[in-house]
Amino acid sequence: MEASVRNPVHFHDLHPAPADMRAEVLAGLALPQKRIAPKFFYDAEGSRLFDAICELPEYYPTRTEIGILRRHGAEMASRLGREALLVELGSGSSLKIRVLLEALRPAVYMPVDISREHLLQSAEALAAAFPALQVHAVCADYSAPFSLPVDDHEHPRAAFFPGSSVGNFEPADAERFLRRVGELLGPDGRLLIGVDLVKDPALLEAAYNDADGVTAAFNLNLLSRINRELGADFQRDAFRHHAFFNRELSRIEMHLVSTRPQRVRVAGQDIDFRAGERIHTECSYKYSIDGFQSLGRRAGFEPDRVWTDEDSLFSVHCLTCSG
Ligand code: AVI
Repeated sequence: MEASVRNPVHFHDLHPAPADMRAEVLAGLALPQKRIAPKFFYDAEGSRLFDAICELPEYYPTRTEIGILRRHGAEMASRLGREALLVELGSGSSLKIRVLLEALRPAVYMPVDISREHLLQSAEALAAAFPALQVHAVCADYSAPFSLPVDDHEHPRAAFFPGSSVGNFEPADAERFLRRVGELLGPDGRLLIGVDLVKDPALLEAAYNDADGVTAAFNLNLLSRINRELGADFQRDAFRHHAFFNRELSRIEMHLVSTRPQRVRVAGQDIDFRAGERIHTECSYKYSIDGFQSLGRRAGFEPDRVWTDEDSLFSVHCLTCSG
């Protein structure tokens, strides 16, 4: 408390519109290929399970990306420039930025996240740990258009988007999203972004089918959430987790498979499932370095540098906004 008084967090609530979960879930379940958007994974239990996934031996992205940030932080800082206004998109618990802050020394750190409590707690902890850093926490849905709530043109702008969350967008949506990030940054703004790489399908599939079943629990938790929040009667044990690498589309797909014919009541409507019918719950696109750089170019960025680990599992790109 004392430390946060010494370095108070400036809080900007951009009042993200609550997702209309009922309408979106019902519309997705009415499609010939049933689907539910991955953003609905993240209730309190889903966020806890996702944190547990990040610690799994099979889930290489988190530890590999942190290794890259540790190893190349100084060089990343020289590309991004000191004294920047640094925006972190989907900052969560701000764990990864802590690895970079010593090297980056931004003037202003602006974490953006939709989860108000989580955002405030981690922003306050960070402000206490870095008393000279100005922290502006922004509660917003970073996947929808928004503008920075400060009128700061004195510092160069940079953005940090780790974790390969860009892979959870369809490529055309990723391009639209990056274009909007470019608008926030302006000409010459820098983007540091973590991107998971295409690799041996066995490694990829293991990362989404861990032996302890944490990813399965994360996927199935969606049904518990819908039961609780939309008054549905999904039976979790009548569905199973299924994740595989779709080579043609270069993406991991996660599905929930109905193990028998069944009728489920969701928000007052009957939804029928055949045995083996799936609900598609997530895509996680995997890129080559060239493939991601081309996507960046289409969105108005020029590739500046890219760092990988020695096994080429994961990449961190620095891109410059060409304005
Ligand atoms: C958040 N996102 C980058 C994760 C991924 O790998 O696509 C979500 C996840 N789904 C299953 N495991 C992790």
